[in-house]
Amino acid sequence: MSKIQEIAQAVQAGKIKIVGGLVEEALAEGLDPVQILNESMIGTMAIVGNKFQRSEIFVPEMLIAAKAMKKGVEVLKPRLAGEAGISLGKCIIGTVAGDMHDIGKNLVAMMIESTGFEVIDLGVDVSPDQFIGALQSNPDTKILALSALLTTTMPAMKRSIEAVKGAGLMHFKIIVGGAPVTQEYANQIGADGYSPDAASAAALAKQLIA
Ligand code: B1M
Repeated sequence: MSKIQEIAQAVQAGKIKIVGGLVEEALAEGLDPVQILNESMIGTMAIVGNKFQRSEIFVPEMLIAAKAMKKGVEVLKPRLAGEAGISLGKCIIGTVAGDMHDIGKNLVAMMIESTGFEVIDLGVDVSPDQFIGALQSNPDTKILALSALLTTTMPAMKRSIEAVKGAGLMHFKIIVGGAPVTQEYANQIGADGYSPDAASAAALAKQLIA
C-alpha cells in the first residue's frame, strides 16, 4: 500500500494518533505536500461525506475523521504555507452563523496568510454582528472571507453581507466559498468574488486588492 493510501485509510478510520506520523513519513519520502493534502485528505473527506449520506457512518465517525485530518494538516502547514514576508493588509475570515465546519475555512485562512495577508480568524458559527464588530475594530481590513458548508447556512452568508453593508461598512472586498456555494450564488448575494478552493481563494483575494 502506498503512503498516500495509508494516510487516507488512517484519516477515514479516524486514527488521530498515527496520522501526523504517517504524514511526516510521507514528507520524508519526498512526497509533495499538496499531493498529500489533495489525495489522502480532501479526497478522503469526500468519501466520508458520501458514506454519511448513505447512512453507512454517523456524525461521531465524521467528526473523528475530521480530527484526524486536522492532525495531518498541522504537520503539512509549514510546508504548504511558507513565509510570505510581505503585508497585503488584513483579511477577516469566518464560517457563517449556524455552521460548525472549519477544515476548509482553516485551509483558506492558511493559504491567504501565506499570500501575505494578516489573517484574523473569527472561527465558526460567526454571527453577522460578530463580523460587523471585527470590521469596526479593524477599519483597515482589505478582505472579508465567508465560508459555508451547509445548504442551510448559505442564507447566513447572505445575511452577513447584507448586515455589513447595512452597517455602512464597504471599505473591503468580500469573497465567499464552501462546498455548496457557487459563482451564481455569490453574484446573487453581492459578494465581490467566489472561489472553489483554498489556493484560488488566496489568488482571488490578492487580485481583488490589486
Ligand atoms: Co458535516 N456535512 N455536518 N460535519 N461534513 C457535510 C458538509 C455534508 C456534505 C455531508 C454529507 O451529507 N454528504 C452535509 C451537508 C449537506 C448539505 O447541506 N448539502 C453535512 C451535514 C448534513 C452535517 C450535519 C447537519 C450532520 C448532522 O448533525 N446531522 C452537521 C451540521 C453541524 C453544523 O455545522 N451545524 C455536520 C457536522 C459535521 C462534523 C462536526 C461532524 C464535521 C465537521 C468538523 C469540522 O469541520 N471541524 C463534518 C464533516 C467533517 C463533514 C464532511 C464529511 C467533510 C467536510 C470537510 O472538512 N471537507 C462534509 C462532506 C463533504 O464535504 N464532502 C460534510 C474537507 C475540506 C478541505 O473541504 O470544507 O469543502 P471543504 O473546503 C474546501 C472548499 O469548499 C473551499 O476550499 C476548501 C479547501 O480547498 N472553501 C472555500 C471552503 N470555504 C471556503 C471559503 C472561500 C473559498 C473557498 O472563500 C472565503
